[in-house]
Amino acid sequence: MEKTVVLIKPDGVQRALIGKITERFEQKGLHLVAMKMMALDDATLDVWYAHHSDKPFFPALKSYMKSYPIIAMLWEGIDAAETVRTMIGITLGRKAAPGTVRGDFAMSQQYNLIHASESKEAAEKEAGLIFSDKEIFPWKKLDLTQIYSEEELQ
Ligand code: FUP
Repeated sequence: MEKTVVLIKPDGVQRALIGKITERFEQKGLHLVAMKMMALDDATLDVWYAHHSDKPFFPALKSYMKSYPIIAMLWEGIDAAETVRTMIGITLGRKAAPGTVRGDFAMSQQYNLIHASESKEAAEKEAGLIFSDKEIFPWKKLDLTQIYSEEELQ
């Protein structure tokens, strides 16, 4: 099944929102296969945000992402990347739709609490940057047959 990366950014850790944010993905029926607290470094952020490297906000973005530890997670599900992107809301927290993570908890463009992979391909690249094979647990989720139909699980 498809996997997607979620980061609870430094502001989410500081604002004690780890539990509230994680709970949403668990309740949705996504399957948590990796989770850790870690510090991001320049080398990782340069690759992670390579598409933003020429933007004026890049230095500030990097320094913010390194300011405190983050929580990195890998969630599995059918169309996981698209589903999680819908659940986090648009980049600008104060304009994000209510019901989304950013819409419910964020006001800022930069301090917007959470990152989620843009696509399946981006998720594969991001997972490779932060998780080793040993940190990913393919455990059997017993309620999968209640979350998806038989047809969807084939
Ligand atoms: P998103 O996919 O919603 O996380 O947003 P982007 O990939 O466009 O941007 C990555 C991060 O850069 C955002 F989460 C916050 C930061 N950013 C700014 O600080 N200023 C901007 O104008 C755009 C993005």
